Amino acid sequence: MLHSEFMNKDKLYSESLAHIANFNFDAHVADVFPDMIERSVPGYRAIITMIETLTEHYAQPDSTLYDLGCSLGAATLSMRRGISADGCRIVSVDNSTAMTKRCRKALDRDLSDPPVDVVCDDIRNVKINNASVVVLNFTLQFIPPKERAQLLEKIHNGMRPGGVLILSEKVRFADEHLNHLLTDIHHNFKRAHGYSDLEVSQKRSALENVLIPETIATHRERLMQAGFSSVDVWFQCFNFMSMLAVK
Ligand code: GEK
Repeated sequence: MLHSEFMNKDKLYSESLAHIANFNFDAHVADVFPDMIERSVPGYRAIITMIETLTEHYAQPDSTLYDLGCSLGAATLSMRRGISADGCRIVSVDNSTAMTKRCRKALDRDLSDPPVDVVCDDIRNVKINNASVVVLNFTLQFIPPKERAQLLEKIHNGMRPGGVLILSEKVRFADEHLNHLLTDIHHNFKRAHGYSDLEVSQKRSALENVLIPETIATHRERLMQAGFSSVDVWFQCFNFMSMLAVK
């Protein structure tokens, strides 16, 4: 868990805005991020908790673990605690300086052993090497769809046999009725967590061209194409899910 210093309340879309700019991970977002993601992503906390358990299972001795799109490092902290194999290190990457600055601060407060490098860069530029665990926790959805296959192939190539990719995403459904239903249920979840109709609708507009969800079938097929041998969903809550892809 992140320290309470990182627990400012998200009010970014509470006032009516004349122009809604595309969502971007700037300092305003970084300042309220833990509150924003917990009240926006059903199951987020459960996934973060389980990343520790999955890491315990999959981290191999003398390997590297990657948290790609690490934000403030919530998944990194879980991985760090889950590592029981010797000689592991973690590389946590985000291209938002506001996020990586605060991520380093959060990690400084954590007393677990495995070393962590926090890198401010685009995950498309980062080399993946000797990896046993790779986490893409709600990050691939921000990469243009046409570039997703190449990124997943690079990750697969940089992984050890038996390593795992944990891929969490907001998804859409091919069935229109189900898609509307689960989108409505997600918005109700946000209202139940204190967001107003205005906040829900302005945030939705800000994310429209930035977060592109795909179906679970598309994710599964692309992961198999990238070379992963075993792929399936291990967690789902409404239109949010997490998959395991084993090399
Ligand atoms: C968590 N994983 O708390 N390169 C690097 N970082 C990127 C890129 C990119 N091309 N595109 C987006 N990001 C975290 C939550 S948030 C999910 C991840 C959300 C970063 C972006 O700066 C942001 O910090 C993160 O990916 C997505 O477990 O806000 O829905």
